[in-house]
Amino acid sequence: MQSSVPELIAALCPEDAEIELYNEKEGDVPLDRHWDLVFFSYLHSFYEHTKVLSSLFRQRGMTTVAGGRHASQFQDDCLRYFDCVVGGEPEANVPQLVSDFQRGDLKRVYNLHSIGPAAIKPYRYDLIDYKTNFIRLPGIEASRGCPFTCNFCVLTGKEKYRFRPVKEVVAEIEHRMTWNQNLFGIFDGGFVFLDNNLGGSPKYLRELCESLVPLKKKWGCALTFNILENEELVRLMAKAGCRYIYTGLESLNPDSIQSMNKRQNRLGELRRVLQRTYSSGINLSFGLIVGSDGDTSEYLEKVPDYLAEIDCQSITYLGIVCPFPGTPFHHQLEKEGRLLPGTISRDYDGYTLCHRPSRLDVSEVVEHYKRLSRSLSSFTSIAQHYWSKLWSSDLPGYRTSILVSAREIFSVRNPCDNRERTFIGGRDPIEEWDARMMRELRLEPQWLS
Ligand code: B12
Ligand code: SF4
Repeated sequence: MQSSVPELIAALCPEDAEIELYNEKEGDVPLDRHWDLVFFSYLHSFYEHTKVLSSLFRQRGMTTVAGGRHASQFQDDCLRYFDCVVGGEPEANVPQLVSDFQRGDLKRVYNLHSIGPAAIKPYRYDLIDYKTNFIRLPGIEASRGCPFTCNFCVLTGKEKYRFRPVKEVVAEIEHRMTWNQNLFGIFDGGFVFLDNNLGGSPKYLRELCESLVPLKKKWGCALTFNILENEELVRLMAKAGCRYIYTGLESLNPDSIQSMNKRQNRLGELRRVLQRTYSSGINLSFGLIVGSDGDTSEYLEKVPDYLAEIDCQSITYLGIVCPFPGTPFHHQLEKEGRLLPGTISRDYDGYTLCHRPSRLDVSEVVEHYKRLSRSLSSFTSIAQHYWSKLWSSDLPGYRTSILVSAREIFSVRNPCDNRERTFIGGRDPIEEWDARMMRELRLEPQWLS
């Protein structure tokens, strides 16, 4: 999955604007070009890097804009490094921003929050270059927000669940989306829903799936465990072309689930629900996090055994629970003085321990994390996944989805490739190029504790 913010912002710019999109996951941003206006979208952990780019561009007379969750939360800090900051939703702010810029009257902050879900415009899919990422799929949003309130999630307390009219979503897929033709067309007609939780309203999801059946496309999405329990809805999703679902399991330990306020994960049902979903023709992919307050060494030691018991080998995301500023989890840690000293925004990447868990030492979390990264992404795990799941369904596209998931499972070990990493907030140095440029430009990191 890749962020779709560039195509989204492009769709909000005037039709005659010349637009170029760059995604640093796919290639470098050229530093010798000139653009009049540069929009940045970044995750918390790339703030230092984005500050460097913005400062270099501003030195050369370009105007820069920051937006997204970090920029919305830290507007004052961002205003030191960017000409303009957007809080809230782009649809409500970007058209006005561009028109003010054209008139030479750009404001420093644009902060309109409320738009109706129908205001989400079709993305500029025509600007996606599939040659820079051979396995990229086009993404679309049907909804925003989530009705649940997990304590670590950046959406909690901020975003109401809202969804677009089904007709508009279907028309965008049918008439606007462009398709990845690489690799002999194995991804042709495939797309992903980028929604945080496509199942936030089961009634809406049902309506959406019914309208997707005639399109005969293949798609993936992320949604919560309560939807997987709904047998009839899962079958309808498969009929509508769903071949891949990502669900944040987060933990197999009831105490940890409770500490995260993730009550929608009823763990008793796991094995049966998994089997049923695979036999419906949908490949499942799960996320686990370590370091939450319910975690103990005994539990973390046994994670591979627990997964074997439920016949689950497709963990595609293993992270360390991250206290993103503004979340209930962050407030609690701050109040209890449990944030580790010296953390900077770069540490808030989902793979770095930024706090002291209640039942584990800092070093224990890191040891368990490293051990699990290797064991859950081993060739044995992938072979077991193939062996136990490849023949669960004959639905067209199901086996391709299982086969390509090996790459995702294997990626769980990526953060450990850097052997210098301590995975402890405040201890790992900033990446070399960023650190050098920050010295030259005299930029300070953003200290978050
Ligand atoms: C694709 C994706 C990724 C991709 C690409 C990352 C990216 N740049 O978005 C990858 C795989 C790299 C990734 C990794 C991670 N991700 Co991720 N990811 C997503 C996902 C599924 C879709 C992102 C997307 O395109 N959304 C659609 C766009 C339109 O929405 P958006 O990005 O939220 O942006 C909105 C606003 O913030 C704003 N906006 C954003 N940028 C800008 C810029 C401008 C100029 C303006 C005006 C507005 C604006 O406009 C958008 C519409 O309202 C989201 C879930 C989601 N639905 O958003 C999670 C999400 C962004 N990821 C999240 C997390 C926690 C992670 C990880 C920590 C681990 C994990 N759980 O997967 C890592 C972080 C890695 C790191 N090094 O920091 C969180 C939040 C992260 C954060 N820092 O705020 C999200 C929201 C999921 C969640 N509910 O927890 N992720
Ligand atoms: S279910 Fe997912 S998106 Fe919804 S609040 Fe929890 S972590 Fe966030």
